[in-house]
This record gives sequence, structure tokens and C-alpha cells, in this order.
Amino acid sequence: MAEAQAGVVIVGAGPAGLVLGNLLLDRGVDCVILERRSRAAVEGRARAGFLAAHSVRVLTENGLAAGLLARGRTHTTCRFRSERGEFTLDYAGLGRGEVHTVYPQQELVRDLVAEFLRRGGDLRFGAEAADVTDGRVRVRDGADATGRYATGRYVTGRYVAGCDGHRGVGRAALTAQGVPTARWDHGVSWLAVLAAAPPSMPATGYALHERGFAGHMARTATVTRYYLQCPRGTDPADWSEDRIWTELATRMRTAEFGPLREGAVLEKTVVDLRSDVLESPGTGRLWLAGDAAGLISPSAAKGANLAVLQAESLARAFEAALLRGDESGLARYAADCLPRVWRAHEFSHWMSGLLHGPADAGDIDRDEARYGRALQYARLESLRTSRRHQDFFAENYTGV
Ligand code: FAS
Repeated sequence: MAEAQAGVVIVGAGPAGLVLGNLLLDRGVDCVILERRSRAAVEGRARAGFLAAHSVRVLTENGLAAGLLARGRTHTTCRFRSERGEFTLDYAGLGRGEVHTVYPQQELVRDLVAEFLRRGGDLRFGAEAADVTDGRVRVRDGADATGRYATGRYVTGRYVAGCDGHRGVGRAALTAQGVPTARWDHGVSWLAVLAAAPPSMPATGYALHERGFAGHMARTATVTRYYLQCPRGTDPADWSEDRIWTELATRMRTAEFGPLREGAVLEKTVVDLRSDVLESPGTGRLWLAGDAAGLISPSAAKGANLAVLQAESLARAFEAALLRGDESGLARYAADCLPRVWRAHEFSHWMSGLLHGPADAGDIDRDEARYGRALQYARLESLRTSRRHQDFFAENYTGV
């Protein structure tokens, strides 16, 4: 059985795996990326769009930001709408004065793939990892059209980086070793819509409504991301274009604040809002980054940003271990990342409470629903009126 070797075997070509791979090549560390899907599929998947200042810094410092600096859009404001009116927060002037750069994840992934290959990287599309044991990754038989894995094959590394998402083999292997997971189910879901429609407001809009949350995320000049809170188990097929635009108009209160610019729905998926964190993101020869190490609800747009943060920390640790025989960086990886990961989860939880309020979390009795709704509006009101709350919001909204 053929066996390929590398310093680091990276499973998954999402933001975590690709940032890690590019940083390792730049540091002279030999690595290979195994990705189960095709290049077109990986470069076509629309997800994140909000990059925090820290992520932009890491990408810029490592020569990975040409695309986002050229085509990214700076966001400095967000708007809140409810039955009590509308207000806009200009967060560039709050907190640490940081802003967001909006650059669709699929475009970032396209840039990172191209740069990894330009740096001479070995990226194998259609190579699905079946399992990982002690630095050996078994690639599923006949995994790709080249026939390279016709009879099954192992790819071995001094280390394996599981960057294959929250249902990946990396996480499965680590939890099988008894690593506990802290988990939270927010009890709500979002219909995530991508529309071929120009933005209807300059940046981000959050609408609180008794029918549920609605969100407007400007992505590009011609594409806008919308979210509609929906019950668990919702089938996107039950949401026609008409129904989507009608519900958005209701929750965004267009009768009061003006119409939304409509367009064809390019994509609609349902995301269940769940969060979890592995209490140790790695041990021995297996280390995780990105959603594999912990899933965060998209309430505060942190997922891809945590992936960049962890990839940067892991790249430094692998470089020290492989080039200088110093494993102290790997030993410190959890301590380096977990406090920031948990801070992002804390804010994401706060944001979920602001947007949804507990009243929507299933069938609780009327008094509790009334209480929950009042808490939600108290939080919104303190955000509208308290400079300290606005600074807290801005610092956590833009930071990781
Ligand atoms: P990814 O899931 O992106 O990549 C993992 C890769 O591993 C995939 O390409 C997969 O094909 C591959 N893989 C899986 N199993 C494999 C196997 N066995 N063998 C080989 N390859 C395998 N985050 C933000 O920061 N801001 C946002 O605005 C935001 N919006 C979001 C909107 C939506 C609708 C969703 C669903 C998520 C959003 N997120 C956002 C979070 C999102 O961006 C993720 O956190 C991010 O994709 C995580 O990156 P990775 O950890 O690299 O995982």
C-alpha cells in the first residue's frame, strides 16, 4: 500500500486549512492538503463574509490579502430596527475603532487556493480522509477521478491538522480519545438566503420582530445575504421567493423604513444555531483548527475569523516543532486560543439573546415569553443609549 509523507497533513481546504497551509509553506514547512470535494465546489460555497480586523491583519502580513484589499468593502455601521424604531451604530468610532472588511468567503477561499498552488503547495482535491490515527490519514478508496487512491492509500505526517469542519474525521478522532466538548443549542434556526439583489442599506441590518429575527448583510454591489429566523426542521423548499421577500418586508418594517431592493434568490439553506468547543483542540500528532475545533453560531459572524486566528497560532507551533524540535508552542496552543475562542462565544451568545430573545426558543409559557421579550428590548435600549454598552458591543463585534 503506497504511503506519502509530509511534515503536516492538513485535512480540509476551508479558511482554516488554506490559511494554515499557506503560512506553513511560507515558513518552509512541507505540508499537503487533502480536500474531499472538487476545486469548483470548494471555491463556490458561499458562507461567511465578515472579516474582523485581526483576520485582515493576519492575511495582509502573510501576503494573502491582495483580493480582499482590492475588492473587499469596509463596514463601519450596523442598523437595528424594532417596533420601537430604528437606530444606527457607527462602530468605527466606538470601542477600539476597528471595522469589518466584507469579502465573500468563497472569494477568499479562491484566493487562498491560488496562492497555495502558486507557492508550490500540494493540494489534492477529491481526496476524502476516511480516518486519522497517530499521524496517518487513510484516504477513502477510489476517492478521486485520477485513480490515485484506487486501492486506498495512507498519507502520513509528523502532524495532522484537522481543518475539516465540525463533522470531520479530525474532531471524531479527538473526541474518540475522550476529549470533552462544551455544547449549547440556541434552539433557533435561520433560513440563510443569498439574493442577486443590491444592498438595501449601506451595511448590516438587524431587525427584531415578534415573528422572529431578520438580518440584512451587504456582501457585494450585486449580492446581499439575508437571514430569516425559522423553526427547527424548516425545509428551505417551503420558502418560495415571494414568501421570502414578503416575510423580509414585514420583519424589516419596510412600510416604515422604505422598500428592500429585491432580486432572484441564488441560494437558500437552513442553519441550526448551535455552538460547541472542544475542551482541548489537540494532542500528540493531531491538532484541530476552525469549525473542527469548535462550532460557533453565526449570530456574531465569528466562525471564519476564529479559523484564521487558530490557523495562525498552529502554523507558528508547527514551525517551531518541525524546524527547531520545540513542541512548547503546541503545548501552549489551547492556552493561546481558548480564551479568545470563549470570548467570541460569550459575545455570540449575547448577540443571540439580543436578536432572538428567549421567547422564541420553543414553546415556553406566555409569562416567560413576555419576560424574555422585555429583556431583549432592555438590551436593545441599553445598546441604543449607553456609550459603555456601545463600546462593549463594538470591541466584541469587530474583535476576536
Ligand atoms: P470549512 O467547513 O469551511 O472547511 C472544511 C473543509 O473540509 C471543507 O472544504 C470540506 O469539504 C473539507 N472536508 C470535510 N471533511 C473532509 C474529509 N473527511 N476529508 C477531506 N476534506 C474534508 N463566519 C464568519 O466569521 N463570518 C460570517 O459572516 C459567517 N457567516 C456564515 C454564514 C453561514 C450560512 C454559515 C453556514 C457559516 C458562516 N460563518 C461565518 C461560519 C463559517 O464561515 C465557518 O466558520 C468557516 O467556514 C469555518 O472554516 P473551516 O474551519 O475551514 O471549515
